Amino acid sequence: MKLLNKYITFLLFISFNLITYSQITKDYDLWLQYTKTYIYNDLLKNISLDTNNETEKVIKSELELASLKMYGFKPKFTNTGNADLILKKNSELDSSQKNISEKVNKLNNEGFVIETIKNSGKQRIIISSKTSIGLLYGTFRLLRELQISPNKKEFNIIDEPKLKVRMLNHWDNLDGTIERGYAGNSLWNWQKLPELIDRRYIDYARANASVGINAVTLNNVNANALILTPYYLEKVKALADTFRPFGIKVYLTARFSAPIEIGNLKTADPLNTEVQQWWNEKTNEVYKYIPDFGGYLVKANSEGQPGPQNYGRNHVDGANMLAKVLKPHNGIVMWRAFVYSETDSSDRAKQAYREFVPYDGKFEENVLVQVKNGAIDFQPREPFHPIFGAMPQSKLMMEFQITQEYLGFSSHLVFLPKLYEEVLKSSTKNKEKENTVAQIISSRSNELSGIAGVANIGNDLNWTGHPFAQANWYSFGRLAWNPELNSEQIAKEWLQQTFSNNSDFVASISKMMIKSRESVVKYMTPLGLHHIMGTDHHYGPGPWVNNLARPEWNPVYYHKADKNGIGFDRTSIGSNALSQYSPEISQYFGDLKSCPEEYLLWFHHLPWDYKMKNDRTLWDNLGIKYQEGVNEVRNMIKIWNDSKKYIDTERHQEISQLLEIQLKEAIWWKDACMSYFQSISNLPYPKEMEIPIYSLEYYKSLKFPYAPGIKPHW
Ligand code: GCV
Repeated sequence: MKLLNKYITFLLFISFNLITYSQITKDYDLWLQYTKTYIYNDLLKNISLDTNNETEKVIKSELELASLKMYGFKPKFTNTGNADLILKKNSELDSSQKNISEKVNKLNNEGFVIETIKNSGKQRIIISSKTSIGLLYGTFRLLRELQISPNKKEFNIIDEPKLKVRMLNHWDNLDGTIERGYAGNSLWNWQKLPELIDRRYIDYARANASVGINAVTLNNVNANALILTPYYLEKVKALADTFRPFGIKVYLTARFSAPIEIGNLKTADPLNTEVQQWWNEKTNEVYKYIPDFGGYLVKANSEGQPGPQNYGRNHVDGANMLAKVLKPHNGIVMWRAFVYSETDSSDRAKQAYREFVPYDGKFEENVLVQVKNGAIDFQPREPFHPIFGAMPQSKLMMEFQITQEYLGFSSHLVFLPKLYEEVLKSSTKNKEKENTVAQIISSRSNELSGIAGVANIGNDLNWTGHPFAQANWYSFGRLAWNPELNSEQIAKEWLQQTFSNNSDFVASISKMMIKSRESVVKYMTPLGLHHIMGTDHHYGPGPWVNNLARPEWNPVYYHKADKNGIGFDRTSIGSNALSQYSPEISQYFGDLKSCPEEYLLWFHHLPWDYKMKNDRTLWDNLGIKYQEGVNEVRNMIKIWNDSKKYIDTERHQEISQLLEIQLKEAIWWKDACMSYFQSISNLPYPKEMEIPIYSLEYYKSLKFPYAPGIKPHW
């Protein structure tokens, strides 16, 4: 009996570990699952590939891994024209493949062609590009196609990235914490680098390369000058060496006061020759460690970070000083436009435009002005930043946030590409005319262009804290490659690679993903409300907060609710932030008849009894929207439960549990916000709305000193 018990315990132990192990690897493997397919495909049996450089070795090992996992065999690598798959740079194609070579010639260096040809009576696939990196991108593309359409044998794909710099911004601190990180601590183990190259660095690089991300800024924009000292540069070099074969360049944030902090100078004035000399020498030193170093990302004169204005200089003085020292090395500066004044208490939404637009055309050619998608700060919904339509002589780079600072951390399932797409497709002139944000940030001919996403990656086993947050990393990469892509398509292909190719599963879950962004807007900030979250940690609702040092840090500044109504008047009789848009757009948002309800309270202050399109009052609609958001999360739970049979129990359960958190917090948002707004409007809740569970005092009393994403208050 005792022996039997021991045996059962042993079996339980083994099965528990197997389950945990399979969950860990599935979560860890991201969209590179290479799930076994029972459709026999011999496309990868014999592969012709030179392995002359590190990138080509990466291609080889990815093809081996994928083939083994999907088809159960290791490919044979040969160097003949008889292979099933032939990877060749266009300079190496033979004369019979002239037309492929011509197609490649028209592409940029990272572009590729995948084509099925017939030769010696057999179908073969050719991947060709000008560079090894292009071949790597082509390989990942082929592997994606094979996962999505296992039956496919004929390919005719020509593709190239529309943006040059496709970057992740890590807000990782040197102490291992991540500002606004909700997936654990930093991946970068500074203590053990440069010797220890964690396997995760390689898998991180694979994941990035598979979607075309080719740039990473390793450290926080709230910068620490120490990253530029030899002690850290040696470690940065180790990461750069690891990422290079995957086509990824490393960038660092440059703390503007570094010449004082680590250079022993008395000033960091960009017009001071000693300062200029210091940056020149420092930059040369960085390039000695990392010959293909990408450049500097700078947050200056923003939220307490030092900058040129500390010395009476301006953004151009600062950015161009750094641009000049980087130029001989082909490096670039990404100068952030996320600024708002410490002294101007008018409309924060107007301040970045005021500080930057006068300098249009004055930045060096290797400067990208990095602009957040909206004028406040990564809210669940913001109209596009007016700067995008106002600096035609400058190179503007988009900054999106992938980490969900204002969108439920990594507990809420929110598919962000809907948000990205909305901004990218926004027309800066008139709804009909061309000139979308996507077009403005895309490369004009061969010019520098870029897009950055604030990473949602940490050292959690599943990388992003929530399995569905992996979709946001994936999609950011896909949209960075081509900002015109459609978010629904991206959702589908991500699901197919990550979970299952079953068409019912993909149809229902992609629909759920697509709706999820609107749901979070509804249960957090419906009808154009914004910035009403809890102080500092930004966790949960805090529309009542009105005691912070600067006016624009307080939620009451943004919703302006009083007994008569609610909303921020940004029309000509209000702050007139609308005047920063083109006349057509300003008219469109400014006129109540055309302003979409989604942006109503962003641009208008309206009475509680204002009649909306559905003939109900603004007050009623507020309650209805909050309730809809909650109901939609309930529906997500139902849809997810119904999908149980399609995927592994472990990930299914994990996501079900996370959805319960989302529901709890959606109800909390609704109840807290509506209780507070009711204390001001004194109106009865609309009949559609469930009555708040607790009192307003209760919601106000909640404190979260240990919420993730900020330094804890011990
Ligand atoms: C890195 C917001 C965030 C800050 C962040 C800042 C920025 O204010 O709350 O954590 O700082 O944006 O983008 O610089």
